[in-house]
Amino acid sequence: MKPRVLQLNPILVPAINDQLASLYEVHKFFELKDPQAWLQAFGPGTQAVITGGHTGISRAMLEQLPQLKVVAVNGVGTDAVDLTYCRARGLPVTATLGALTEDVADLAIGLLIAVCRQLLPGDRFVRDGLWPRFPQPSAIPLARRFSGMHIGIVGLGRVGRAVATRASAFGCRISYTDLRAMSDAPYHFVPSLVELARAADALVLCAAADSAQGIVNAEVLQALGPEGYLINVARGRLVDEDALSEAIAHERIAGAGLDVFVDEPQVPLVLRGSDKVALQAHRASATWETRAAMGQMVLDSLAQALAGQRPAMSLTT
Ligand code: 8YV
Repeated sequence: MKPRVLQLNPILVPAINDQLASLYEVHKFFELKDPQAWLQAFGPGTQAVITGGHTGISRAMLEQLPQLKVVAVNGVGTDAVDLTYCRARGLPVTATLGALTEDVADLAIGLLIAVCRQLLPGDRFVRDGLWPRFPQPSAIPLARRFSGMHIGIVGLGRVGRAVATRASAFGCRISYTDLRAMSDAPYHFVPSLVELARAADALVLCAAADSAQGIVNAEVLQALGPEGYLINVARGRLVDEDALSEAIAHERIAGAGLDVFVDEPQVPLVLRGSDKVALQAHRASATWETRAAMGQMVLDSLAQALAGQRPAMSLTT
């Protein structure tokens, strides 16, 4: 009999789904008509869970899966899983560490260039046929240069460092804040987020959200100022979204590039309505290359855990 696996989010790479289906009895939670009835009937024999970084798994659901041998997060953020509880239970929680670094950093740079060069309003201007009606260059205001900007990175982990490498290639000055200075990083450490925001032209959020919440608040946005940009490819909850909406509405910052939101898939109206904001639907890791690599890591974690080994990517055991 194949081991029973509960999958909480779709996986978009057919080859990964094929392998999962050939090895396991996969139950797709998001397709179930009566999820609670399923948990009662099949929860006890379930050996593995696959979930997304943003979705995680609730403690209540974990308690309904007493024979679980692994929670494989198809992502790098584990803030939506109660790691303390899993650690106490001896339950491996794995992540796809390193698989999505490059793509997330690429999107951060893409979003920053999109907002400071006004790529989306420019695209609409052409697409909507406005150019022939307003042929003078004055129809679109001048943009801001990205090359040479002072970039403030919030969280100098894998993604933060990959953003720094890319921005450095554009001649950008890099400063960062984190819980502590990193002696191996050639960038300027600023202990205070407010000070970093004051100094930088753009803040790029790359921090884990396990304990940080609402750290980009009205004070930080005020410090970033009317010439400053905010980019978030980490977690929505790092930002006080009401304060951000206010700052955008009243032009207290120059713009924002956002891939993540507090209450996905809900995005505040002000952010959706502003030309100063570039939006994505939590897609920083959504390339074939990265999702295939992530899927392979999930397969590896399941195989290791179900063979009684400690999964190499376990964060809790
Ligand atoms: C993914 C993420 O969109 O890695 C994470 O923590 O949030 C994203 O890369 C998600 O995990 C895909 O399931």
